[in-house]
Amino acid sequence: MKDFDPNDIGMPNGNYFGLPYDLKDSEIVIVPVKWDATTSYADGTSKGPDAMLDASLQVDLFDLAYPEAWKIKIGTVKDDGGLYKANKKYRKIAKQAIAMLSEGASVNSPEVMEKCRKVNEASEMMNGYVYDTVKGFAEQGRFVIVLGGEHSAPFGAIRAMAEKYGSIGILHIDAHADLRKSYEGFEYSHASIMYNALEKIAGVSSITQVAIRDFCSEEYEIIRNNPKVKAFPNSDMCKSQFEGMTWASICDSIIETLPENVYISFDIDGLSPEYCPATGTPVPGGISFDKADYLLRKLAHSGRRIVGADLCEVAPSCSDEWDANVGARMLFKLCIYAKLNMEK
Ligand SMILES: [Mn+2]
Repeated sequence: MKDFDPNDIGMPNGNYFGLPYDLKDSEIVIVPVKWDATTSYADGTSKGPDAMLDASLQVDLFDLAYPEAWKIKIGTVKDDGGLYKANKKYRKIAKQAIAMLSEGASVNSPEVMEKCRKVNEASEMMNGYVYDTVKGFAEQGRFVIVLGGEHSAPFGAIRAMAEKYGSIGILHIDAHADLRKSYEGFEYSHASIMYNALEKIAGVSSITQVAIRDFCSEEYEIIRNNPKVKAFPNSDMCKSQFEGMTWASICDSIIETLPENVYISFDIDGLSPEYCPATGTPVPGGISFDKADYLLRKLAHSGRRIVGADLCEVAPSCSDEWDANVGARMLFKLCIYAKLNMEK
């Protein structure tokens, strides 16, 4: 710690941003969840946490919103690789089920059902790991950020936070509504995370969806009919801005829908795909990095309590480190706003 110079390039020490803090002293804890078993399109998000770890060493530990950002005690959970290994095994089984479905098999056929049962069991194991880990740190008063992995990763974190605070609202930034009642036979699919949060976690009082632009009619029915779901579809936000409304006032209307306790669930594909070309299911449109940053900053100053966060679906590209770079920088922003919010 004595030798730590925040102006130097980060040294690889296994901690995000190369920060010199021990996990036991940290106020913010990053929990990598290397999981993409149910991914339907391009895989690779299970490698996101390691790619962001590498890229995070390039992030300058200075931020105008929080000049002494390097003093934020951010700790990193180092896992034993067991989750990643299990993911590999069950990803293979999930892929077989998806291939059978695409060849015309019914989701109710015994072979598909057997494979889905195995994947669902594995997902429950992953949910249990995330729940126990997040709950443990939250009980010690630490702020926890789950770093996916696909967007099924934070279910256990949302559950732990809902139990801790009794009632929470979710700020959900995503291209997708993630309101599918299971997808391709997987109960804990990346495409079902918000459905599961709504239906299986009593303490989730509302979900505010921002930048969504790719959803099915079944999901739209839920958006229209479930009073807990508030949506700011990308096309509506664009229309408002094209006709003269400012991003500041749109952010105010977004934040107004949020209750006192807010959990942030951030799928990187909520951003425009130029920021995340390698993500699992990219969709044209979406918000810029700056707009997301501004929204989070406004939320941190809104008088609400940010209770936890996740950042998911960052996948490393095989050709460059752009996706991981963007992900690491968004992770740093989340840490800064969590810290600012704690000080309020
Ligand atoms: Mn998504």
